[in-house]
Amino acid sequence: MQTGIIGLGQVGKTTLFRILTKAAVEGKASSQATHVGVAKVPEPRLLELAKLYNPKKITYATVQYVDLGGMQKERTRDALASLRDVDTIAHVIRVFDDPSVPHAAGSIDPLRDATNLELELILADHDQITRRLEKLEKDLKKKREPLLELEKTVLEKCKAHLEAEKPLRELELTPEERKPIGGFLFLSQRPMLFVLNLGDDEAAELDTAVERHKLGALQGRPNTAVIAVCGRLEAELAEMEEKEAAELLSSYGLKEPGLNRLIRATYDLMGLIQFFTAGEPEVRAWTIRKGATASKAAGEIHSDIEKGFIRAEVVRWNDLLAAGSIAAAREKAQVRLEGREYVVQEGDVILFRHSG
Ligand SMILES: Nc1nc2c(ncn2[C@@H]2O[C@H](COP(=O)(O)OP(=O)(O)O)[C@@H](O)[C@H]2O)c(=O)[nH]1
Ligand SMILES: [Mg+2]
Repeated sequence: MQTGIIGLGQVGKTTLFRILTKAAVEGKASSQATHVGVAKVPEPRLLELAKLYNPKKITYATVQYVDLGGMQKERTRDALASLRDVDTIAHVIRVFDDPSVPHAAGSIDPLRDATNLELELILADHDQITRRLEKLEKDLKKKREPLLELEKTVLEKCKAHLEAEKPLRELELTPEERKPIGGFLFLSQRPMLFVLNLGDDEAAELDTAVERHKLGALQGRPNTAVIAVCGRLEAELAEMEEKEAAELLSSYGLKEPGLNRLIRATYDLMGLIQFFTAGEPEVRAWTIRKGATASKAAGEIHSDIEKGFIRAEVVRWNDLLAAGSIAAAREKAQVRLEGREYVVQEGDVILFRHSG
């Protein structure tokens, strides 16, 4: 699963990317290039589970981020093209004001920047759909084909939506309607995370940032999330010892780094959940889509476990912690036996029984 980080120049993309992935990205020379990095999904429950098992290894789930570089006019097309490979888009929007860091558009106006990028995505999709519709109409003149007709109907619906300057992620489509356009990778259809990059002076008021900067229009939309962070403060936190960082955080009244919230928001937006496996060798978080079955979850770990699946022993993470051990949880009848079709719930601890 990949999230593409995009935005105007000098908004704090590389700063965020670097701390998200703890990657050392060289300064100037690479400021235009694309970087891929892996971020651990923060998960305090893993540490709690580890207390029961004292495992050799603790493994976190991960999300990939790609720093796509600036959206300078001449590079917009390149940046949009590389967005085709990502699952979600994180649009970093500059809210912080700093006269020593010039703004690409000359002034601080987060809503303008959000709207402009949205329009670029909408235009790119509109182009693609217009071209496809022209071809479809030609083909349909030669031969009437129900599948192509359905595709045409759906694309026309999409086009009208785009012409109202609305992104496709906000268009509700039935599964039948989705099918014929599934291969198109429309940009405005991808889930979008607006990342508001605030100045350090607002660190204590992140919760109210949206109202304060009159950005309510970005919020409460389908497949969209808004998150406020202080990029520079986060960069400082990342350099500190854990204890120092915790003190600085609490001096702003914050419980955890904004980056943790950002990573979790990305996860939610992608419709992903975690389940755990726990034992002495390893306590580990795994990623699956919401609604995935036990059989699919087994396949995430190893195809042999999916093939030889016998049953899953499932316990809620908090029941397991409260019981103190899997044996104690069994005695309390908190460990359920589930089959292949069981729909895995967020926070399940699963032991797969399999043959072979
Ligand atoms: N004042 C202030 N400066 C920041 C903040 N975040 C980034 N910067 C500065 O803005 C400049 C551009 O940051 P960078 O991450 O390279 O932006 P990018 O062009 O979007 O990748 C750098 O000089 C950063 O130090 C912030 O939250 N506050
Ligand atoms: Mg950069």
